[in-house]
Amino acid sequence: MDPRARMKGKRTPKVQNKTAQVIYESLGEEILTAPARVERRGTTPCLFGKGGTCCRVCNMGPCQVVEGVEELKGVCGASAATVVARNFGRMVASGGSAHSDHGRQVAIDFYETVHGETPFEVKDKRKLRVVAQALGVDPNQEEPELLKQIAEVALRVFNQQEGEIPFIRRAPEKRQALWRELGVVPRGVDREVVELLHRTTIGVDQDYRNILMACARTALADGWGGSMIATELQDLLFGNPGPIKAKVNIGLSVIREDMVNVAVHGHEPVLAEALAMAASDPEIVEEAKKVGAKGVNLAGICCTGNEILMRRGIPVAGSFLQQEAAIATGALEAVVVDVQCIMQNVVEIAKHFHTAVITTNPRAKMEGGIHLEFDARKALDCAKAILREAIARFPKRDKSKVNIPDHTVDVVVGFSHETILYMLGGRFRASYKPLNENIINGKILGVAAIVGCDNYRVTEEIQVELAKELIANNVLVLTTGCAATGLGRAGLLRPEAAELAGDSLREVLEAVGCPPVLHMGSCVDNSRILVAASEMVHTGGLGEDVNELPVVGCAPQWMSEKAITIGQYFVASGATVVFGPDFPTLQSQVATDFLFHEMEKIFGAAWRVARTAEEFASIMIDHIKNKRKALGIDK
Ligand code: XCC
Ligand code: SF4
Repeated sequence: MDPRARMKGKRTPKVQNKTAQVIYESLGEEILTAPARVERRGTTPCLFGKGGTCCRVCNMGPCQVVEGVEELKGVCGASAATVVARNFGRMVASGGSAHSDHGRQVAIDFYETVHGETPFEVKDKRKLRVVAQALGVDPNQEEPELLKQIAEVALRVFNQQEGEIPFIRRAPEKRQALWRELGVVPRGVDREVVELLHRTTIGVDQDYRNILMACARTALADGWGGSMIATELQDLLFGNPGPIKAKVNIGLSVIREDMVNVAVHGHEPVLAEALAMAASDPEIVEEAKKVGAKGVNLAGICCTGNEILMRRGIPVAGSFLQQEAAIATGALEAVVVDVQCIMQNVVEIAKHFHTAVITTNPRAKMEGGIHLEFDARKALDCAKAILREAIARFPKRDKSKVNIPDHTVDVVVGFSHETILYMLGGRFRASYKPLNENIINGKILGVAAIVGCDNYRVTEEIQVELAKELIANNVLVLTTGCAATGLGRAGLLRPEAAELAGDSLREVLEAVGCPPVLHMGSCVDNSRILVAASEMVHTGGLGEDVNELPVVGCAPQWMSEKAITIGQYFVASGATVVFGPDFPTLQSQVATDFLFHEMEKIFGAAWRVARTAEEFASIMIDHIKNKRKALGIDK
C-alpha cells in the first residue's frame, strides 16, 4: 500500500495520559500530532529495522539479514548476530555520547564557574569533598585550588586515553576486580565511544560477543563517567536535591493564565537555572507587567523539567509524551529547548498558536525555530533575551484558543542518594544501614527502579500499574526520567500513596514520611542509583557485589537510544534490567541469548524483556525473591 494512503485515517488518537487526551480532542484534525502519526502510519514498523537485522553501514547494502539463512546474510557475509550486535553497539555509542556530551558541557560550565567566568557559584559545600575524594583529588586542600583540580580531573574523564576513569572506584571491590579481569574498565569516555563506532563499521569487529563486550565498556563509560560527572557537578553547582513539594502535569497552577508561560525542555539544567534566575529579576518582572502579565512563569518538560523540579520545586508540565499537548494549551509564549528528546513536530504545533520555539544550543537548531544562543559565561543576559522574546508574545495570546485542563497533581521529590541516606538513615546517622536492615528482616522485599522514557506506541500506563504492583508487594520503587513524571501524574510520588504499599513497607515509609516511589532525578541521575547500590553493598549484610542485592531495574516504555546505554551499564554493573515492550536485537536469537543469558554468567546480571505490567511485575518480583534466597534472607 502506498504509505501516503495509510496517512489518511481520521480520529483522535488514544494516548495513555488523560490530560493530553483532552487537549488532543480539542485540536482540529488538520493538526497532526505524534500519536496521530503513529495511528496513521499503522502499528507495525519494518521488522528488519525493529529486530536489528537491517544493516546499512556500507553502500553494498542496505542488507536485510535473516538468521540461519545463508543466502540472506549481508552481501559481505555478515551474519544476523553481527548485524544485530553492530546496531546495538551503535545505539550504545550514540546514547552514551548524548549523556556524555551533556556531562562534558557541565564540566566546562563548572570549569568556567570556578575560574569566575559565570554568574554561578559552587553551592553544595558538603558534597564537595565527597566528590573530590571519588575523583581522586585531595579533599583537604584550600578551596580555590580544590575546585580547580576537580574541574580539571572532571574534564579529563572525557579525553583521557589510557588508564581508568576515576569514578569506577566507587563500585564494590569485587565488581572492579571483575571489570579489570574482563578488560571492560573504561579508559576515557570519548575513546570508548569512538572505538565502538570504529568497531561497528564495515569490515571491523565481526564477533558479536566481542562487540557486545565493547558495548559494556562504552556503556560503563557513560554510567560511571559522563552521566556521573553530569550528576555530581550539577549537584555541586546548583545544589544537591533534598525533599521538596511541587506539582506535575498540565494544569492551571503549572501553566498560568495571568503570566508569561515559558516551558523549558531538554536536558542541561544550566539553561533552566539561568532562566529561573532571570524570571525573578525585577527588570524582567517589570517588562512582563508592561504587557499585562503578572510575571514570568516557568514549567519544565522532560529531563530539564526533572532537574529544576528536584532542585527548585519548579513544576513539570509534562514528560516526553506531553510536549505537544503543553503547546496545544495555547497558553505557552515560548518553548525553550537545548538538546535531546525535542520532537521536530513541536515547531509544527507551535505554528498554530502564538508560541515561539527557541533553540539555544549550537548543537541543536530547528527549522522554524528562533535561535538565541545560550552561553554560560553570559548566562543572565542570554536568559533575559530569551524571556524578552516570550514576553513580546504575550499580547498575541488568543484567549479563544486557550485550553488548560486542571489536572495538576502534588508530588514530593528530591530523593538524591544523599537524601535517601539521611531520610532512611534517621536524623543522626546518614547511613544505608536501616535500609539494609529492613531488607534483611523482610519489611522491604527489595528495591526496584522504574526509569526511562514514555512512548506513543504504548497506549496503557504500564509503569503506573507496575509500580502499584511492586509497592503492594513491599518493593521500594526508585524512579528517574520521564517514568518519574508519569508516576507523579498517577499520584504515586505523594507520601499518602504509602497506603497503597504492602503492610510492612508502609510501616517503614510512614515512620519517615516518604512516598513509596522515590524520584531520584533526570536520566543522567541514574548514576545516583549506581552509587546507591554500591553503597548498599559497602554497608554490609547484603553480599559483596551489586549482583547479590535484591534489586532490579526496568524501562517499560523505552524510546531513546540513551535508554539502551543505561540498561547496558546497569547490567554490566550487576543489576538485571527488564525492558519493554520490545527489544532491538530480537531478530537474532544468538545475539539476544548473549544479552539475556551469557551476560548473566559473565556479569551476574542480564537483560529481560516484558510487555504487560503483570509480566514486568512477575519477572521483577521473582528476581528479587531469588536474590533473597541466595543471600539466605528469605523466610
Ligand atoms: Fe527523553 Fe530524558 Fe527518555 Fe524522557 S526519559 S524521553 S530520554 S527525556 Ni530520559
Ligand atoms: Fe550489507 Fe555487509 Fe554492507 Fe552491512 S556491511 S550493508 S551487511 S554488505
